[in-house]
Amino acid sequence: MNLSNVLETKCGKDIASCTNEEIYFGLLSLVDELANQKQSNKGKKKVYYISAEFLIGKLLSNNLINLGIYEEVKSVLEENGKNLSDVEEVEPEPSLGNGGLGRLAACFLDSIATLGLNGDGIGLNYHFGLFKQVFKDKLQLEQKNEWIEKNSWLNKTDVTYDIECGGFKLKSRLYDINVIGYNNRVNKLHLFDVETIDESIVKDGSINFDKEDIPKNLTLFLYPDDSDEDGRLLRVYQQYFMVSNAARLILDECEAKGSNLYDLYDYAVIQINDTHPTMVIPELIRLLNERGISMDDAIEIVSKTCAYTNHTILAEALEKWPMSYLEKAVPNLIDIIRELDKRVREKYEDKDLYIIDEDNRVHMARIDIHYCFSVNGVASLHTEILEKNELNNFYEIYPEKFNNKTNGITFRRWLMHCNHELTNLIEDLIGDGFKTDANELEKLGEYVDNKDVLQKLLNIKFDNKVELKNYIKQHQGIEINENSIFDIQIKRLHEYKRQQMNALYVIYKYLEIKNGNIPSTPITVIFGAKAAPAYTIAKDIIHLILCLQELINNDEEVNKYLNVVMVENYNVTYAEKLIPACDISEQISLASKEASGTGNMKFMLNGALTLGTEDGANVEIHELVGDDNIFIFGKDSETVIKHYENGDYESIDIYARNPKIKDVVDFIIGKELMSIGNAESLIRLFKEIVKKDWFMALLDLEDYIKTKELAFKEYEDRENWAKKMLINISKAGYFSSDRTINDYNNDIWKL
Ligand code: 4GP
Repeated sequence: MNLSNVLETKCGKDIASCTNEEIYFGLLSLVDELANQKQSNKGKKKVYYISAEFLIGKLLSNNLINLGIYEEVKSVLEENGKNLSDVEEVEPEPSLGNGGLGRLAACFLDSIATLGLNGDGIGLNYHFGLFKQVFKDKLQLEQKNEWIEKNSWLNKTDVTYDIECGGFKLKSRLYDINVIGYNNRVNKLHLFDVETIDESIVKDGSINFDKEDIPKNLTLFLYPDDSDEDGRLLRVYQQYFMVSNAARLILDECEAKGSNLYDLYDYAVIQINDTHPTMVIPELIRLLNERGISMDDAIEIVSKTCAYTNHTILAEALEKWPMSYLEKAVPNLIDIIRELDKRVREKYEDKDLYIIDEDNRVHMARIDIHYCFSVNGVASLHTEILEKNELNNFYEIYPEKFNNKTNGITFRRWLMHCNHELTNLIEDLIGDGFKTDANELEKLGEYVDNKDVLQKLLNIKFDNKVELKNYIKQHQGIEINENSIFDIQIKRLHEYKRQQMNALYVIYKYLEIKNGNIPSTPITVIFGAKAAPAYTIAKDIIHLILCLQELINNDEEVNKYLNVVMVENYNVTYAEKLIPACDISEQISLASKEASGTGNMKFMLNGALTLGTEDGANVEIHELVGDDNIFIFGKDSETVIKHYENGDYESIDIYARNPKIKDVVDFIIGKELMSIGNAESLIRLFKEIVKKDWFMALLDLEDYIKTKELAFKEYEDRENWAKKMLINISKAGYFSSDRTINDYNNDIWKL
């Protein structure tokens, strides 16, 4: 293929005279054409990964890499005076996810296709997705995030279904996105939409709309505000719409391949990603009943087909829907849910196992655990906590169902795409085997005493820091110092992740500098996070960080040594710039609360050192790199769990006893911040920390400060630091999602 000619035909004129938009659309159509030529859907059994979120990121470059034509396209463009990264800028980032579980789903799709497995994703086509975050007056505002263009990666299909909800029928339409494996097969991401959707009901610059008008609003937003009953009902409608379509598609595909439905599990395995798709269980049972299969048989068939992944132990995230909502939105499922509950009650006396509780609420995770054949956690510690604590009563009755699948990330996006320089260095050193077998990164270990290699690593990090600096300058107008230490915390905003603890460190450092204790190397603390629109304290934390940013960056005495940046509208595209540029990766959740984390893996792979608690996958990172190549602090999960059990944690005691901590916390409501910030918000946050501190930031603050100072000190020995970077990269192979997917396939899917 002469790429240059093909592309010219696609664009309808010579490349040199095309705009970046024209080139982008030309490449989009070329990629889809190449993808469609590849075989898909071969194989009897298929995994269906159902998820409310797929945080896929921009697709152009990844698709070019996975098709093996990235370098060629790049040089053809260069020959014509064009730059591929400018073309990438044209692509809007799909807004189909929120956080870790959505990004995990995207990494998994990449690995499933790359390993040549038969597996598709199923979700919804949210028109405005998760909101776009803008900062105004140092507060987060939410706006609709328009990302779908007339010409996009979405391919309209002929598949439509009539979905019956409480009160009305909805006509669905399936849109597909090609999932292109690295040098391998092409699978699909199936996104269902409702034909009657009406974008115009959302006014510009807002996220408000008529929540009751389901036919018009169903697929507008991911996680619409659920602070009122209409919002919660809308979420139930969304979930049902997603799984009813999924169930029909799955049954149709299996029947077309020859299934008589009694053998459904020989044709399909359904991975339920968190509790949002749980209703696929009763819905499949219902559809099988409709096709003449008895209740006993249908329950057995479905239970042998479905597997469930738990992503969190936070109670608020384990969905419990009031029966009254389900009666309204999904009346067709009520009898089946009652039947599923009845069967549990007949067998067990423990009320905590019942699907319907005393308050007439339906526990979605309990449906999953009783009626799936596999239940997995996402990191060793998380699975252990599920088995021993959170889900212990279930583990006692179904020990054989429980298993661990430590999360992973795709190295195509999180190394090859986001860090070309590092990829090239690795390839020069150990060949390109690591691209398909990530364990080969271990070979880098040979170079830990090679000064030349260590210097190259430092140079690459520096270049990436300059690139990030330019990107931030261009997007937010903020100037940072590429010679400072880049200390980065990027993840959803949640108190358990403890961005507030990091902000308290910033205050500590500010006060130190004011007292004349100047750091040897300047420090730039970077945050990126969206807060759920109705999560007040999370928004207060963003406000605090933005106030600190203004105060510190404008203080001539301090800003030479310390800077704070909260990046606006943190998303996958931003992550791809931030991660390669990071020196210190902040993974500081309260031990036991972060199921796994996957940012921690991306940072490690790109040569950042982890500053973290013994939580989630940090524990496994620690085991792999050893004590010398990670900075661990804080109380362990057992201690934390005991505090919760005994109810004996009082942040006010720590605050009152420790003057250093008191000074730092008092600063939140001191004159400097109160004069530039919103008093109500700052006072509320101050009170929350002093009087409640549910996620125990003060418990670990002192150790955190001490350990962070140690990390900054070690940074000074550049060569030794580079060694640590190299060791982290060399040990990252375990966290390839190819390994994770192999584990899922060997233990659960058996494709
Ligand atoms: C996240 C967990 O918080 C994170 O620890 C984990 O790495 C990720 O799932 C993937 O397993 N959970 C969510 C959520 O994103 O919405 O519960």
